[in-house]
Amino acid sequence: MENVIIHGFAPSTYTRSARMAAIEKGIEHELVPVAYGKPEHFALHPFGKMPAMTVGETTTFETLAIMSELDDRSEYPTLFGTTPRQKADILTLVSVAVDYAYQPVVHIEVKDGKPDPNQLAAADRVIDWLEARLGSHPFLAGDELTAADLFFAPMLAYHANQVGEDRAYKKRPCLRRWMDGMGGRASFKETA
Ligand SMILES: N[C@@H](CCC(=O)N[C@@H](CS)C(=O)NCC(=O)O)C(=O)O
Repeated sequence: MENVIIHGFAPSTYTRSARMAAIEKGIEHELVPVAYGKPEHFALHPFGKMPAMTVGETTTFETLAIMSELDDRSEYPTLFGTTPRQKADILTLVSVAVDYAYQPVVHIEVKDGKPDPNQLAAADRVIDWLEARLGSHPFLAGDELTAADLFFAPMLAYHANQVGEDRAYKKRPCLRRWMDGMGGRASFKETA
């Protein structure tokens, strides 16, 4: 395969998700920092976000599109399920991650050690929903790791760092068990 470059900053949760997908798929990649806000950055991502991925001469932006491309470029493991129902479920989780989780979960403001109550309530709504799902299977979308886990794990790790592990996990044993499992994966460790 041509050289795969993921353009972004290591602490960016979306960049980390894309890199984890590459590692889980066994696809070697190089992380190259973006020239944030400069024309070179907008040439990779017209909206000035990260990550973007180049494979040879082609560029893909948006984490979901990057993950989907990585998934199609190598056969195993499949990140988007094997049945129409599974795929719909995984994409529902990804939409929730992008549209309802990212802002309150990752960008929560913490002042004098106190998280913003409105953002915390919005974050809790998503995280409690995840906890309920994890009560019945090991991964967010069932028995296997999928794109949903790769979107959420970096976001929740960031959140726990912001609000404290106790606040994030104490009343959520299933989430803690899942996060411990995600934390033990090579893709998580290598992108930390
Ligand atoms: N919809 C984009 C969102 C990407 C995104 O928001 N990335 C953050 C970093 S985690 C970013 O680029 N932040 C810089 C900024 O908003 O200026 C995707 O799924 O890739």
